Amino acid sequence: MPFSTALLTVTIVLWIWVAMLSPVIVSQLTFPASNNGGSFTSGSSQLMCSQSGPQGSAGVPGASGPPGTPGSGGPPGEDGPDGRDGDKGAKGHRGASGRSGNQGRPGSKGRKGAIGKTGPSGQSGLRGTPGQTGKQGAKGVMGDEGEPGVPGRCNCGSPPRSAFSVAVTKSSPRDHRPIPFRRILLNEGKHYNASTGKFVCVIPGVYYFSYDITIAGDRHLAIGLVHNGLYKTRTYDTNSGNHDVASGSAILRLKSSDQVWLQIYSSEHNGLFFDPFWTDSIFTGFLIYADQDFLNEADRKANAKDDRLKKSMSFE
Ligand SMILES: [Ca+2]
Repeated sequence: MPFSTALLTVTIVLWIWVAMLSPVIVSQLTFPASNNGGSFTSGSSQLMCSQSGPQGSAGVPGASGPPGTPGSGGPPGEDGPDGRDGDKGAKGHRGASGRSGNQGRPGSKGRKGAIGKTGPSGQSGLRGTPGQTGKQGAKGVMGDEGEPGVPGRCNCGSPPRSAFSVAVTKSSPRDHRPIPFRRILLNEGKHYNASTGKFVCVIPGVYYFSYDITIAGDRHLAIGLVHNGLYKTRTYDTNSGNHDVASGSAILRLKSSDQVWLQIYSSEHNGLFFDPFWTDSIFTGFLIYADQDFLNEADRKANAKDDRLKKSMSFE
């Protein structure tokens, strides 16, 4: 280190030291009213210095001190002017659908509509109960004579038929039961049964029956006409010697299925004699007329049969 520099350094240190001690020294000193007095006193301790020399030149500035602590924030400044508007942003995405709104209140009642068109007719109602019978009206005047009607139909060409005439083939038949007349002269409709000796009615109506029975020798005859088990007529004949004939007849009304026959009603008087060379014993019966109801029904059936026949022929 050069000498000048060292001297300078010592000077600076002394100056600093003086500067630091000067307040203490001054407090101990009493300076005269003017600085040109030439002396000054101090307290008990006396420090006597000579008069101060001229002021030295300014020292070299010291090194910068450490930075001070930040001061408190000042008050906010005034608002600056508004900036210019930014550019228009891009279109945003479509937002989600909002929830359904609450049901609105009912609207006010509308005006009464115009009268509609007439509707279709309804179904017919149930038939009402018959009204009370009215009073009989006055007798009307006689009408004009009508046209002649069409000729009525009649099956008169085929009237019911029933007739028989039969003869015995054996003497002295069993008594109290139908006498079989086995030789058939006529049996129209076959209503007489030669096996049983009974006539069985098929056509209800009025019938005529007769019998002519031969007896011979000294025998007698007791014979009766039976209708459904009841005697209608009885004939009793006595004989002595040669032949004799006992006869009888009756008109009976018969219903369908009625039965008529001849039978010996006394076993002691059974002189019925079969003589194929001289005479016969005959039982006869025939229909005089049929009941009208039977004829009407027969006519109805016959006409219906004719109608069916005509109808079947019309389709051929
Ligand atoms: Ca006689």
